[in-house]
Amino acid sequence: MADQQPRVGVIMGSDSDWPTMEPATAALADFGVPYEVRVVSAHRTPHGMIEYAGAAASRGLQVIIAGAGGAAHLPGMVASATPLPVIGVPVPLKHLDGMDSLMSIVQMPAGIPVATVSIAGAKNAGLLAVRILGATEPALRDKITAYQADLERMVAEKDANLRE
Ligand code: RP5
Repeated sequence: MADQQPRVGVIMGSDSDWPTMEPATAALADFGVPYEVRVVSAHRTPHGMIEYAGAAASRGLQVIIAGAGGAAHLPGMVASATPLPVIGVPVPLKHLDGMDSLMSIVQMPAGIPVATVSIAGAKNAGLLAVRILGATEPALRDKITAYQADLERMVAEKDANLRE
């Protein structure tokens, strides 16, 4: 997939966010969606962030997943500088259990939406990106339906095991 044009940009404020963000890329890879990964910081590289967000659509990206911790301004700032859908992932740090990151990302002003997933919810961020792309792509939508059927089977199995 490395040679394919990335469709999803997975960005994070620091390389220290990677362990939290990696499940997003795993979900994208599971569905065969090409992605790129970058460290882009709202505070440490503000000009690079604006450049990334400004060029994302014309470079062929269709969705951006942005993770950050603490004063997590990256997802909102990126959303303000691109017309693409942005999914925000609150990264939990040492203090405040990630509530600071969540609050920084989720309360966007009307006009600039960020689809915020749960604290450390990177897997769902990846799956949500797949669903956004799948809305107009029957082949991808079929894969999502199959994935949901797998989940249902898994739960039914667990239920049956418990009742044995
Ligand atoms: C945020 O500051 C980053 O997203 C990261 O979660 C946090 C700490 O960054 P480092 O000091 O570990 O580089 O902007």
